[in-house]
Amino acid sequence: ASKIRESLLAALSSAEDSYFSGQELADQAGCSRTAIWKHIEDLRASGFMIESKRKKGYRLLGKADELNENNLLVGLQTDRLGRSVHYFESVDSTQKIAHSLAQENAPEGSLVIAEEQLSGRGRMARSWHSPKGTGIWMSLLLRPSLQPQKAPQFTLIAAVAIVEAIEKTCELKVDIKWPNDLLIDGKKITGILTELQADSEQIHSLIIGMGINVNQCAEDFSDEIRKIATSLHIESGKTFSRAGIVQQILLNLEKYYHIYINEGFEPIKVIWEKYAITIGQHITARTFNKEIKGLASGITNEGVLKLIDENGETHLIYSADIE
Ligand code: BT5
Repeated sequence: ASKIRESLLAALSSAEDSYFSGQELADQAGCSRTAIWKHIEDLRASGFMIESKRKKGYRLLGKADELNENNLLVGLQTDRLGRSVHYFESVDSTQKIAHSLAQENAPEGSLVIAEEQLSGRGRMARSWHSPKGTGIWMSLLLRPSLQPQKAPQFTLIAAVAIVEAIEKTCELKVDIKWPNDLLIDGKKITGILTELQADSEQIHSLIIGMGINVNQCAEDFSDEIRKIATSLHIESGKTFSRAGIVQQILLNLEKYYHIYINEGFEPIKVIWEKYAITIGQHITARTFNKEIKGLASGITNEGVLKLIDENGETHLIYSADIE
């Protein structure tokens, strides 16, 4: 079935502005017109805007996979997250824009999303490669009334939401590497960057930056990044609707955010552990001022990593690079 979908999308997007009759599409795909109609409905449900006109046939509207407001809102099932979309063709960093929106009192759930980032960033001033039109580069604004110490938990909440969204929309299995990496077969598919504006007592705004490699081919990565990174396309050979994935992430995030606010971190922790590969392994954790080797024995109810060193001493790691 996904073959038919692929061939349909390929045909529709090859013909910039002209129509394809149901019969033509059916002949190409080797199935019935009813099947084509069903697949068109499915594509619409995953966010593609396809016009159908009597006697003419089907036509893809606009650039199907643009992440503009229209494409993101058609089919979005959330109540609050992603209801206000700030879409850009090109930005420095969606984080930067989300920070200024936060100061301008933008509502909770506001989403900044761009086709391309010129200086996308990772943790500790590292850069995030964000080539045009291929991935999902977005920042979500939340305003939980919590103490700032809770902020790192949102990285883990987002990780679970994204893993499950990729599983559902792309049928690919993804692992979580504490704290902020998602991997497929050991290669990085997603990075998460949680930042906040807060005083010592209270979070004012929390900005979850998510970078997801979707439709890149290997050539889209630099030599250096190609060694450590992958995309959903590279892993499956398929091309995905980015908007459909964004919608599923937002829906999952809304669900887990709600659970977190009402029941705390523990239910999330249980799900997180299912996907985590770090736990139970001997690792080296590099923090900004030291390096600790040991066994990653689990995370606390706060989402902090527990590391047991060779002397049997337990260290609590709040943030680090893991090897
Ligand atoms: C991260 O940092 O993984 C967090 C990345 C967050 C990116 C999003 S995109 C939307 C929002 N706006 C932003 O400006 N940022 C957020 P870290 O754990 O420090 O990992 C950074 C490292 O990942 C780099 O040093 C590279 O080695 C690698 N890397 C860079 N670009 C990559 C990519 N596209 N895919 C996989 N790995 C990449």
